[in-house]
Amino acid sequence: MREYRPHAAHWGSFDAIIEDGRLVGVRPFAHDPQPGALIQAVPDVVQSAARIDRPHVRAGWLRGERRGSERGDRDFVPVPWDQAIRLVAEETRRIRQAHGDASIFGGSYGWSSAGRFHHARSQLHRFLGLGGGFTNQVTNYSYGAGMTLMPHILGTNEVVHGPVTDWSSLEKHTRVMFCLGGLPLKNTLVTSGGAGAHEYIPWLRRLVAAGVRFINVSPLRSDAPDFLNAEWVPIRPNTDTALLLAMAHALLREGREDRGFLSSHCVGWDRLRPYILGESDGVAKTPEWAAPITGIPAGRIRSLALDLASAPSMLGATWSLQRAEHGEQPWWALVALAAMLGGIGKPGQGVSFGYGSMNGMGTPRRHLPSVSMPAVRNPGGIAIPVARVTELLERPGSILQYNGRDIPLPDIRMIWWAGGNPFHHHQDLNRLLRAWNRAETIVVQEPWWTAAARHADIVLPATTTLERNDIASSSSDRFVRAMHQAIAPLGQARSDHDMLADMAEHLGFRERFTEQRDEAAWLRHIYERWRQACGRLGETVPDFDRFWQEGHVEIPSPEEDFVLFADFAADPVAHPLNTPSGKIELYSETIAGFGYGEIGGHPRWQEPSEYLGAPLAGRYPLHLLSYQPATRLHGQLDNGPVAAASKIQGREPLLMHPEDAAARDLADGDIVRVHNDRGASLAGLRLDAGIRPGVVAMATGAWWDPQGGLDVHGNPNVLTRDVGTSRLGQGCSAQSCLVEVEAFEGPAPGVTVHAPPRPRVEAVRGGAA
Ligand SMILES: Nc1nc2c(c(=O)[nH]1)N[C@H]1C(S)=C(S)[C@@H](COP(=O)(O)OP(=O)(O)OC[C@H]3O[C@@H](n4cnc5c(=O)[nH]c(N)nc54)[C@H](O)[C@@H]3O)O[C@H]1N2
Ligand SMILES: Nc1nc2c(c(=O)[nH]1)N[C@H]1C(S)=C(S)[C@@H](COP(=O)(O)OP(=O)(O)OC[C@H]3O[C@@H](n4cnc5c(=O)[nH]c(N)nc54)[C@H](O)[C@@H]3O)O[C@H]1N2
Ligand SMILES: [Mo]
Repeated sequence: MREYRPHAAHWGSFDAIIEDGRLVGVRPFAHDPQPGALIQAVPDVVQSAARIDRPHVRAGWLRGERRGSERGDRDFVPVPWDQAIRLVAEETRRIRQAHGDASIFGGSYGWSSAGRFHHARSQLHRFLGLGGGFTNQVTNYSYGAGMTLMPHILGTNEVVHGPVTDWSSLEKHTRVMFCLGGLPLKNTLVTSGGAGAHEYIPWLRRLVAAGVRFINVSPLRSDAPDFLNAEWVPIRPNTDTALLLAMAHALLREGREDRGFLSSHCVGWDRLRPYILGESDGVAKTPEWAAPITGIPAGRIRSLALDLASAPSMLGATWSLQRAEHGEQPWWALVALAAMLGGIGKPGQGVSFGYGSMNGMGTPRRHLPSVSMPAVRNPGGIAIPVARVTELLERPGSILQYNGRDIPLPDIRMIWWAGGNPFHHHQDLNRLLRAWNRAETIVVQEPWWTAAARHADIVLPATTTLERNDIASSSSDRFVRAMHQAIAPLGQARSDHDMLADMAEHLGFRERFTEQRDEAAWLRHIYERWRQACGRLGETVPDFDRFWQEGHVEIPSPEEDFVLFADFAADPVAHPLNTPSGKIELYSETIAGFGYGEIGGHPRWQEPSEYLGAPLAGRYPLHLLSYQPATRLHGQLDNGPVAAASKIQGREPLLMHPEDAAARDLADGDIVRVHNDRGASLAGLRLDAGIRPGVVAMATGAWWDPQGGLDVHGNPNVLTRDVGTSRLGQGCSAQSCLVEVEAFEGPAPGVTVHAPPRPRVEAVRGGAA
């Protein structure tokens, strides 16, 4: 008999199709106008060989090998659940007593899964917070630098993650959409918290029909879908700041800057203007100056500037631009250019980040909260910016500077991850592993044998969302969806909540952890909390029972367009921004006051150590972009059929321009070795005339498969550089990375990471449950 159960994931909502207790397929959510292909991978991934079937402990750890042990030796012993729970609980107690609460690193960054109750990271934070505290992480990999910068200059992060000026306003008022990093469709397959409706393509088609002209400034032509008929401006990576400053110069030359707006709505123009003109540093930021830096002819730079000044324009940039050394600069420069054009806060005009970065950005919607778990306090209060994790592990006792604060780095003894994959997301993985191995004990909760699980001491098998009940909800989606359990837990997998509740019991705080609610009671509780919050905002939503039975709640679209900063634009005195001056800060006294040499009071061009104009490009002449994958979400779904179909002999594709391939005697489909001083990785070569020569690109997410120092699968993070964007943002700078590519001679080692690690024979005999 076939049964259909409503369910949801970051990559889309669907009905799970069940036959004889097995998941046999999915049927897209009926209200999704443009369902993505990723949901099709779900049955194979959920029921895959790479699932962790039961708890495992590294044999060396059981023998007492702790600090400095090598991890990833595949030396795992299966243990029964009660033993695993006891080992972890007792180790937590020992570490807290011997080294203090801050020596437990539980930041556990990662997207986990959709479903707000069983959100693994939230559950772990609740457990570690109630248990006494831990070292946490703040900001994110997505836009960590931007989200630290924007409150200083615009007083809010709405411009980064929404709500931004919506598609409906753009359709009516925008004539030119200027897109740094384009509007890549692949990224709008997903929404954090669960994608309900993919409204992105239908809206972009409406903008095209309304006559909006699109400009795609990106090393990749495909960052703008064909139907936009976008003009392609193939820029050298990491040089957008120079382009924007030169456009600003061109506007000034022609007297096209909006002097009224600059004086009524901004501070610091008197500091930025002389910099653009070269009066403060002797270098005029002319189009001729920017041409050799950006690879864009001066005439084109000038005409782009005048185009924006001649019609209502929306200036956008993807989040990727700030995941680079000095990543704060292009975003700040874009705000400055938009301020010069005077459109900030006007319908269809101004500046926004991330229109092309995630589904839901720009979707017209009421601004309601999402369903969420109540937050728990972390008594220790220590937190590092996420992307500084290797430094945290490398240099205990020293100071990390971040956004004007000095953070003393604790001595981490225990690392605990639930719902994230540092060996997916972090840069320079070989360096991370050396730092990681300094810990005494590493606990990972995971459904699959990812690289993070393989480098743990204690591995706890988590259920997938299909094996439990939950609620999917995102503040950028119009649907809240019920996630009905579809199948029984596979193997001995348990939910993160249940395993942590048992550990809490061992440590004497189960009641505080569960608040005496089971799964069903929690779902009702968090839904009703949300329903009340909606009620206070004047929105009536059905009660829990009706929601659960119908499978979703739809929040109707608003009647009016939303324009970010509209009030401020209309009256900056009555509606000041939340900045020190109440205005847009083209010069920030606060940032200047931090005294960081690498970031000053106004946006400025600064050469990254790795880009095509850097001395290192003599040795490593190709700029590697590592963008978001079209065929999965980060590392999730990598072990499924959609990702597999895109690979070349099982490896991640590397895009290269045919000229660069010819110069290296390489052909489409070759297995190539991509390398620099930090590492080497095997990829499958894919030729593409739509990538700027000198640039290569490889998506993130192929599970790390290190064999004798070589990653054989195509994980770009063995190559990327691990350095903060600046001491202001301390974001990740994955996009600043130079490499060389050569043919891989001889038979390529097989990819092994999608099969479970081989337990040692004696280990299995000694430890099977
Ligand atoms: N080079 C390079 N690196 C990058 C980026 C880049 O552009 N270039 N982008 C960065 C960005 S923006 C991000 S957001 C990060 C993403 O990095 P992550 O969010 O860490 O990547 P995911 O693969 O989504 O990791 C989530 C993990 O949670 C696990 N999981 C899923 N459901 C559950 C559950 O219910 N319980 C438990 N315990 N686990 C579960 C999944 O199996 C998966 O392994 O990567 C960053 N890394
Ligand atoms: N399918 C899918 N969608 C996703 C994700 C996923 O894993 N899979 N991840 C989600 C997450 S966590 C995030 S944070 C967002 C990230 O969203 P983004 O950060 O916007 O995504 P990216 O794909 O890294 O980058 C977008 C494009 O920017 C271009 N680009 C890179 N460097 C430069 C540069 O220096 N200058 C210019 N002008 N362009 C540049 C690249 O060509 C790239 O294709 O995506 C989300 N969407
Ligand atoms: Mo992200």
